[in-house]
Amino acid sequence: MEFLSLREVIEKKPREVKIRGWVYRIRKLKNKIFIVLRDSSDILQCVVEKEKFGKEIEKIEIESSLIIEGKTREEKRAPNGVEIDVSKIEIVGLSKDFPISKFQSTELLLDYRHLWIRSRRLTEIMKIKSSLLKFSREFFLERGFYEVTPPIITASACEGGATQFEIKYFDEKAYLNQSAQLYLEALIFSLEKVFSITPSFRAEPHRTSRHLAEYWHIEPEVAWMDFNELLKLEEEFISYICQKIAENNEKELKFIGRDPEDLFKVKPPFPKITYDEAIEKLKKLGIKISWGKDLRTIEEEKLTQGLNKPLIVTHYPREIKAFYMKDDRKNPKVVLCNDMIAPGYGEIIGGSERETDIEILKEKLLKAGEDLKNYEWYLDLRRYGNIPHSGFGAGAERILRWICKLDHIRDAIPFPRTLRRKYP
Ligand code: NSS
Repeated sequence: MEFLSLREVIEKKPREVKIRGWVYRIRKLKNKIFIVLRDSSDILQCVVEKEKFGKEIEKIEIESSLIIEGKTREEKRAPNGVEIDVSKIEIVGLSKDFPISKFQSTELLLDYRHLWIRSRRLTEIMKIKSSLLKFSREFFLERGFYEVTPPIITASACEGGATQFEIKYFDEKAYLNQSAQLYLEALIFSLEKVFSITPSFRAEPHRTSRHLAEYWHIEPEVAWMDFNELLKLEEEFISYICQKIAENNEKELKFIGRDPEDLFKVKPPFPKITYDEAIEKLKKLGIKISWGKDLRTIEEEKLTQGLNKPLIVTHYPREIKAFYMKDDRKNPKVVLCNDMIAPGYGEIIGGSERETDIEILKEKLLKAGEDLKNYEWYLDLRRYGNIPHSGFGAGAERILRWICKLDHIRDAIPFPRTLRRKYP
């Protein structure tokens, strides 16, 4: 007999089945043991009549791994309405005193993260993340982008030296990349439309619910693309992800308490305001903020209150943004950039048209205290066949956190790396 997944058993209800998995719940009565088995697909209740088996079965506990054969029976009281009357049981791996029981502290669950990722909630979230990555790739590939593999180890800072992780690189210093962008910019001169999905690293000493020290970064870069076309690409990307996940992950979304209908509504156009307008609006709402200050979480929350899709804020002051963003030639105090802000969850995308003027780039790099030597290769891109171009970066865990309405970003990644945690 071939093994069936628990979902296949629930859907097809064949008379005789052979299944395998881990004990999710167990209830030992005088004559019977009720085992709820789990595998990657679902959970299923199995009933063991003690008298048919030896003493061995008393050793079965939460998270023991089992192979079971038996007959299916409809049973309204069982989860998913099907139950297995067990005829054969093999203990593959015991699980004595599984360290996680009900009502554990957050810290303990993080210490046992390697075991806690078996929980159903995290399992369903990881399935949605798999879809997020798959549909991100699909979106770009369908539009003629090439997937490329930029380096992780680098000598130049993309998002400012202050938040780079330094590493020992043979006898020299190097850094873990904060963004693939500068390398993607080099790659568009041959491939024109590229994207990468890589880990990015930020040594940000923030203890917030939206910062990870290591996160997965989805970044496209496009030759000849201007700022308005970029905003369109961002909207289409986010909408595509939402539609596809709503279609394909209904079961998982419902399990974690997210209504797929909300995601279907995330369609272009998204509301857009300039930074100037945002400041005016915030002032009218009674918030003390002056022009030139970056928007903080509370301001982002105020701006997105009541929205059912993300808000795009454009044209931030050049002083608070990265060196590579293009000065707005009509108003050089601001740059052609945008943040996309998800209601209640903050920034999920940062994008910009890139500066093409080599002198402006040099001026900004020097002002930021960078050594131009490390950027000569990047400046070469402006020297040889310079073109207008744009791109954006989206944090996979930020998007997932918003889609799944997670309290904390750490649940959007199996092994979170945060200010105080690199174990397990
Ligand atoms: O710093 S960004 O706003 N922009 C860049 O890195 C550009 N160089 C990307 C590009 O244009 N190719 O980061 C982009 C996104 C941001 O909107 C978040 O969604 C995510 O990366 N991000 C993070 N996610 C999790 N944790 C941290 N610390 C984090 N920082 C940024």
